[in-house]
Amino acid sequence: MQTVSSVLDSISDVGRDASRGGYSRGVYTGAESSLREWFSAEAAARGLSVETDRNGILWAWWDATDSRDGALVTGSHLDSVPGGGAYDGPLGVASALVAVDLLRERGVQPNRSLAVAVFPEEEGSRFGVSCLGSRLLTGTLDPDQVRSLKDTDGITFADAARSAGIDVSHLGRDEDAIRRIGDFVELHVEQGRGLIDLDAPVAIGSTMLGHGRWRLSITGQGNHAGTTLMADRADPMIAAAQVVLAARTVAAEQDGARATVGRLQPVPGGTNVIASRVDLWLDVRHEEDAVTASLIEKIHGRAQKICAFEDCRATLTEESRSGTVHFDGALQRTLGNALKRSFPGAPTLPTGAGHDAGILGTIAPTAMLFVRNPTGISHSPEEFVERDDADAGATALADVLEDLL
Ligand code: HGY
Ligand code: MN
Ligand code: MN
Repeated sequence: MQTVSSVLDSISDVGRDASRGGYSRGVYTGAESSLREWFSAEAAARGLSVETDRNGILWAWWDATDSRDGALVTGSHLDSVPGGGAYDGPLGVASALVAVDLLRERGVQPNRSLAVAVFPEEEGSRFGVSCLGSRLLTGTLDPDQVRSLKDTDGITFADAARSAGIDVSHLGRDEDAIRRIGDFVELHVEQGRGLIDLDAPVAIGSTMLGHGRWRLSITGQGNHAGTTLMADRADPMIAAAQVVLAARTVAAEQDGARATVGRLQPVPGGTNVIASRVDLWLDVRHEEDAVTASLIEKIHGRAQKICAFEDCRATLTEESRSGTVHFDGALQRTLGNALKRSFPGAPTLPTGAGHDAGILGTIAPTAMLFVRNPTGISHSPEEFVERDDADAGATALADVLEDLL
């Protein structure tokens, strides 16, 4: 039987990013599309029947009964952040495939159907909206707006999805898919140090930090870097630099807050050109949704003052937001009981990262399992999972699925 590591080894060369390091597997790019094909082949090899739904979500079905309604669903995502690690997403998918093998080996006869799902654009790295697939499924996005989302090359989501064979004319809330999700359990690499400090291989998720993404466009006066005196400039890059520092200051003043600017794009972006515009993206998170809202308001206020002083103008656009999620209590208890067999004393952990399990929690009970990452680093090539811990994760997932089937 395959181990999780051997399953992951079979995709370890897909989407490697030579310049950033790690992996860049944007949704519906060549890399992620070949991962979708890889998943379909791995699932078919396990006798699962694979379908793609109207929102581009892949479903690999173990039709254990004559109905799929109220099924048990597990899975995760295959897309990555730019220069991301090998485990964020794929660990959950590979572990689900190995868990199916374990259930078969144990001779488990499910009382309900099981599906392994792969959600597109969880990272929102190509089209800006995180958990795009699960948000479409639950109906929280306007399909027309989604179709017209553009990547940095100006390719629309509609065109990108079509190139992957998705008919985008029916995007949106999917009552059939919703009816089929009885419970959803996602296994994911831990993206912090919790399990290192607790010295445990697996944990149960307790809460997921609320978070949002905002684009701030700062416009000034583009000009020549050599002929424009310093006193004559309205340079949006100078304003942007101060906004980045202001975001850090605002977050540092609020317990538990996170504010990050990881992406900043000057236009036109020439070495000898004073930018005419700078777009930067704010990722702001806090466990209290009202605090997240007040943080972005404060940062926006500071940005307006900075821009007034720098003779620039700023417009803020919300790209995505989701509130703090408390995973389903009863499901957490079921996971706790299931883990007693092989992982007595498995801890519960909050996560500062967003996941499809958080979005799906609005339409079904959801829960998460986390697997130790000895570097405690994620969204980086340094993200890692030891082979034994990866297999421990698959065993834990199989124990949980067995109790839920
Ligand atoms: O951004 C996040 O928290 C997740 O990794 N998409
Ligand atoms: Mn991620
Ligand atoms: Mn993830």
